[in-house]
Amino acid sequence: METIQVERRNRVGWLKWNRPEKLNALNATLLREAAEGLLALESDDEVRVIVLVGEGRAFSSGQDLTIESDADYGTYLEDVYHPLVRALEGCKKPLIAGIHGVVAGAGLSLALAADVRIVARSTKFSSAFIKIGLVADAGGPYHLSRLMRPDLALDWMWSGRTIDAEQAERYGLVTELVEDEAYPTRLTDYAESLAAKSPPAVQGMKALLRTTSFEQSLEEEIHWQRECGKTEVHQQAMQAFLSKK
Ligand code: T3D
Repeated sequence: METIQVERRNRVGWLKWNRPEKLNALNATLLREAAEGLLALESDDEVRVIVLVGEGRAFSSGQDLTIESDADYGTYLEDVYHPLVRALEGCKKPLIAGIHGVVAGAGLSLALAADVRIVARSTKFSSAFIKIGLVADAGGPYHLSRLMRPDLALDWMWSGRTIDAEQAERYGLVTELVEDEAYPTRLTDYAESLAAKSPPAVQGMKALLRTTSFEQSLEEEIHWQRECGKTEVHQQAMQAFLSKK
């Protein structure tokens, strides 16, 4: 693929935006290839965890602002952004965003779709949309309203401020803040240690936290616990505990 790299290592699938010379600005090719790459990783049984990262010195600088197009913006969103945004939201495997450098605009929206965000300390977060007279989009407002206090989210989006990673952590957008030198190793360790855990337990937790009603949660925990109970890892853990008695 031209604008995306897909790699598989130790049960982890890496989906890497690959336009480093443009700080991984998002164009239609990248967005389409990313959706394709994500679906390929999701349907690969060897892959248990998926990590989104940017090549070079940024996660993503957002929409490629150099593209001249007559397309209606709504249609562009529907045709080009939404297939990827839906694939991210529908992904059943754990999704980790590894964020460094800059994360701006629609790039931020994609990062917010992940389940967890491991962030290098020097990262700058830019809401940016308002600076070019647009609403936040690509699923960003949906995720922000669940991660942040709505008044703070609006205040940030309306201001267009660039914030540092500590502020983003206070806003609830950072799962783990890591020193820059430690960041690549920590990101790999986080992903690989999650991939070493029982897949139905890991995926089941994600599914259960996404249920939208108490009854649905009870219904789904029956399914997931039944699956987890059958796994070797659970049975061995029980035997190990009982043999110590
Ligand atoms: O369609 C839809 O509805 C989706 C809409 C989405 C809207 C958005 O995503 S809004 C956010 C748009 N992004 C921005 O406003 C950020 C624009 N970029 C910048 O402000 C700066 O590049 C940074 C502050 C991020 C980094 O600055 P710096 O000095 O470290 O790097 P640079 O020299 O500006 O950038 C390096 C290259 O990347 C440069 O190209 P060149 O001159 O070497 O050929 C620059 O033009 C290019 N680049 C950076 N960001 C973008 C970009 N090219 C196209 N689009 C970009 N967003």
